[in-house]
Amino acid sequence: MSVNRLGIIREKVLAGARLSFDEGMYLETSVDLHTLGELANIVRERKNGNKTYYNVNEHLNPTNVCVYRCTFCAFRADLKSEKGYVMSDEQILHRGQEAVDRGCTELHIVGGLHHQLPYEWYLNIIRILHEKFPDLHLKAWTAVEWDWFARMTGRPTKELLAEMKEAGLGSLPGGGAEIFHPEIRSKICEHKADGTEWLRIHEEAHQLGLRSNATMLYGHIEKPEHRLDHLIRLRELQDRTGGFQTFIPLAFHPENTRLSHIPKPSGLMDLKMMAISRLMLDNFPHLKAYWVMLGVPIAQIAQSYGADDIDGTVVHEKIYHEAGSDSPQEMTIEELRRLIVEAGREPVERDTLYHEVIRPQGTQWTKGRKIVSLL
Ligand code: V47
Ligand code: SF4
Repeated sequence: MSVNRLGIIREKVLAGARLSFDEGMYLETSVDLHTLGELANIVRERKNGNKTYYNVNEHLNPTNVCVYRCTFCAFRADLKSEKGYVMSDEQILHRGQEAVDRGCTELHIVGGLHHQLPYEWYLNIIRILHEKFPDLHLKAWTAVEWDWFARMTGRPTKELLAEMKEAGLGSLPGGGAEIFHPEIRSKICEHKADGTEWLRIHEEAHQLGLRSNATMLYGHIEKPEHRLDHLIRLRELQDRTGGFQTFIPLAFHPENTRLSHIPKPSGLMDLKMMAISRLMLDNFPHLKAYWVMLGVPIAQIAQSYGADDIDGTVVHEKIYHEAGSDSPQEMTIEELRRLIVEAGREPVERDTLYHEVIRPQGTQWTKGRKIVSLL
């Protein structure tokens, strides 16, 4: 390791200066994990102090039937496959009720791109949920879905975003980003929205006042230069709009996918990706260690490698569990808070837009059941 080069990077990190692509490559190839963690932790604590955020949320995947065949996906089903499902309005509303009963502030809604269901089916999901549960924040549809809606209807994505916002959409999740670089994207998810489209749709959402998240899928066939290209493209968009809230590096889970021959990224790789993301994305306020994907132990350690968020209670997660995740299906608030405290951080409940949530004192939570106040 060249002390001089690292010394310059350290000075830049301490001064809050921006790291270049080449410096990112140097971090990827020549700097040990603990030094990366130490540097990333400087940025993490400067931006978020000792806080680790979590939220009370549920996932809803209204259908798994998908026209696309991303090589890394274990969730999707063919139109006529036995595994395929489409939820009814009644089932969707039941899940909304369950979320409200559990005290959720957010419903995270994504799914497959169904061959036959019209755009109105997706719009109706937002409409009925918002009408019945107006206080539940609906974080819905990845840029890949928005692009599909535009292809189906022939209408511009910005018009569709505005229409859904009117119907109750709260923000956009960060999925579908995978790796923007066409050299890799063309091999893992050839036909869906490309990197430029993904970024354009998020830019439009930001222009409409909608916040969004961003992700990167790592640990498959990409190389360090593709990851850095991805991070820098996100950073450039954030410079223009400031509309991203959280970045979530997603570790590839190979089981039951067409890339099942590729080994799962190691814990070391997970922490390295978290730290480098924190160092490169100097204009992103938050970084999430998604416990479902990383597993609980790495999500805890990641709180000292750049992350300041651990996601939420989750429940009903399908995308990672279909791909071999052995993380629990859900976590209670007490469990989340205990894990954060054990990691040496202060647990802070947030809503989707990072407002702190204060629950009445004495509120007790039982797994999967309504809130019972002891006072
Ligand atoms: O877009 C799919 C990824 C994403 C696999 O915005 C896989 O707060 C690994 O984006 N192995 C969906 N990854 C999940 C997602 C997300 C998760 C948590 C929070 C937020 C947020 C967003 O999952 C997909 C794809 O990139 N994915 N299959 C797999 N086998
Ligand atoms: Fe379809 Fe999304 Fe799976 Fe790709 S990742 S096959 S778009 S469900």
